[in-house]
Amino acid sequence: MNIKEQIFKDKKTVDKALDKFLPKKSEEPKVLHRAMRYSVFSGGKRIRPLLVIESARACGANIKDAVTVGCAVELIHTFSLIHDDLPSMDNDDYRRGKLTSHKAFGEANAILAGDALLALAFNIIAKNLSPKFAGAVIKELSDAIGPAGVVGGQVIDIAFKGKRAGARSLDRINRLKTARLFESCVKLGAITAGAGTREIRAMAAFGSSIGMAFQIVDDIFDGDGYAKLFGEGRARRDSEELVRKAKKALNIFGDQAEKLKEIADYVLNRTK
Ligand code: GRG
Repeated sequence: MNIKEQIFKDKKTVDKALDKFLPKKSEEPKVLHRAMRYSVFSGGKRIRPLLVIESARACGANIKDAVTVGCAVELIHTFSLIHDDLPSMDNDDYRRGKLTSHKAFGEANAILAGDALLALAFNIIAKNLSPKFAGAVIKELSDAIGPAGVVGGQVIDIAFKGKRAGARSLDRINRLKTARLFESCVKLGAITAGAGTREIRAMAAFGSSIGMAFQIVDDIFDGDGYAKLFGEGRARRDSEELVRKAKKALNIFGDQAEKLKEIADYVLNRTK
């Protein structure tokens, strides 16, 4: 199976599992469940769950637990986007070409849909993972999204609203807001595979570098952040260098990491 076919198949597996984990639209309170599903099924690329799954494969594991953890990460990612779009944060009306959650369901319901997605993410880990791995997974994921991770990055980013962040601040924002969760995805795949410290470290190095590259490429699309500060040429070169470095970190896995390396190339060559 080539990478495109593999990604297509894994995305379907993830979507099916997400559908199973989410409360049905017909269940009360319907507005909450509709809002949760609206944002989860609105055309996300699913790159984070794909990274969890490919990391588990590179470590030689069956992907069942990785699919569960990948779904948990996607629910958290969706929660972060709903809250990021709120009037008190970025105040966006559209995401992925559709109305944002607060525009479609009202601000209170959007906040609560995000809250419920976060709770559900940890619930599906606790319910479906063997106790052997659940603790380590919850620790890693909560570290990644907490004050020393995504939330911390968002707070710093908000503090720079209307001002221009310098190179060091921008690096810190991108590292915490975006790269830390990418790093977590591939570490989580390795954890569910029962991999050792050396493998988990190599995955962390890979994930962190592709996460930074992912954000720079996003900035090139938006003419913002890194691209605005350093210019598009340097942004392109730096993202290429980060992906080269990321792939090098995977050398300890040999051929088993080929698909993960192809996802790294996709990060660079994607069209959005
Ligand atoms: C605790 C996770 C958490 C969040 C609370 C609101 C908030 C604090 C943080 C915002 C974080 C944020 C919006 C980071 C940007 C990350 C990013 C690059 C998003 C775009 O990701 P894609 O391109 O999106 O993978 P799709 O649409 O494909 O899912």
